[in-house]
Amino acid sequence: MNIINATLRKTPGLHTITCEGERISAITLQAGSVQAQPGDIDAQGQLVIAPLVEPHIHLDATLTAGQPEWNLSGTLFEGIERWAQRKETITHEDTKQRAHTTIRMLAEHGIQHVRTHVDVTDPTLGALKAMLEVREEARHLIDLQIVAFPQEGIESYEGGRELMTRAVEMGADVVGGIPHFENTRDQGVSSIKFLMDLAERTGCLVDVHCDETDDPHSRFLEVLAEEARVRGMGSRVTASHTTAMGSYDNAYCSKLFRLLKASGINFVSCPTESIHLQGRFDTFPKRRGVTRVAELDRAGMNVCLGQDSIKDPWYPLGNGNILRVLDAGLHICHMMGFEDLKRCLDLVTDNSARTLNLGEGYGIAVGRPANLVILDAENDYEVLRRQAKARVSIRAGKVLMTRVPERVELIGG
Ligand code: 17E
Ligand code: FE2
Repeated sequence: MNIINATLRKTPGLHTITCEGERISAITLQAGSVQAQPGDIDAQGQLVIAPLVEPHIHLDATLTAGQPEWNLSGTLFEGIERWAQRKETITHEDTKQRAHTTIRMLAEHGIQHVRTHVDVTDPTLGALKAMLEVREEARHLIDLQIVAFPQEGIESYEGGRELMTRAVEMGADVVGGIPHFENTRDQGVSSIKFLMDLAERTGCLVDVHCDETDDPHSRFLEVLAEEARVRGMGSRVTASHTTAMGSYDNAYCSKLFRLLKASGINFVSCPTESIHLQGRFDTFPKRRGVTRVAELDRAGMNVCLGQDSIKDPWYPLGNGNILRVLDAGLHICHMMGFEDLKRCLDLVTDNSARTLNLGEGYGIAVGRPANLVILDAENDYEVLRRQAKARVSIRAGKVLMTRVPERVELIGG
């Protein structure tokens, strides 16, 4: 199969991408626009990218907002309480059905790689069992990484350490954590040592909900980064949210950045979620409650954006479209200078792929999987500005999804 008249990111000219079986077998620069032969897919000069990536979502909690009660304060902690209520009523089929519905929303938006946090603070590990099945059943649509996520704590939840260990034995890919939620600072620190030991011993990746609060004294990121640095695990470790960094003073942050850089860890920000959940204890001036995305990026660190929620106890909106989060994130993080705009898809493609350690399983290059998405615009800037949708999604060399762009006519000139 050939994809003709493809514009590639950061590369001038039109290209033909040839796929054989499940792999990309050739990428050739065209002299100009070419005519489609039978079987070709014509990108018509639009952007062809490696699939969009969702590096941070909670597929076990998705589509439960208002069940049984809405989060009225809009805080993270009320979200955790409301979820604990809903968690009592989850069933295997309920979890699977909601996760599959959400995965279809993601796939319809050109996402093919997903990392989901799954709550393992449940003595039955019911959500995890369901999600392990979903990981296999949804393989034709997405590659799914499962994080063993201790929503109610590792140290402050009864049996938390055993549940984490069992979750990894059962097949979780990534070890999670929530140090800012543990009862004491000491427990927060010991939870990080525990989870890093578990990951090092088992070869799992690490992705910790870290300092998801406006409290400037929440400083578990330095603990996570130092553990990663000392063990040489930085590229395999991710700090999610780190919203407290939006409240750290610059003196502390300048010291912290040295360590973060030396550690080589990755960062995920969920800007729509954080602008909604944080700032809730402020009157005015009111903090944004989002981590320092632009500053991390400019310091040469790897940072990407995620949706976090779709209609759950923490966040009532969302529809699977990560470009909406990119749009909001660039506004919130003061990243609308042209230099940022013209490469903004990095934040939802290459940077996220690096966070997920996808390696040679991702990217447009000969020999890599033929997973490709044609967007309905010609460059990063226009994709963002027009909120261009995925027009075609190709997975393992086969068309997975097509979309007919909307046609609008203005009557009467
Ligand atoms: N759980 C949590 O601790 N934080 C979040 N943002 C979500 C779930 C969505
Ligand atoms: Fe999260």
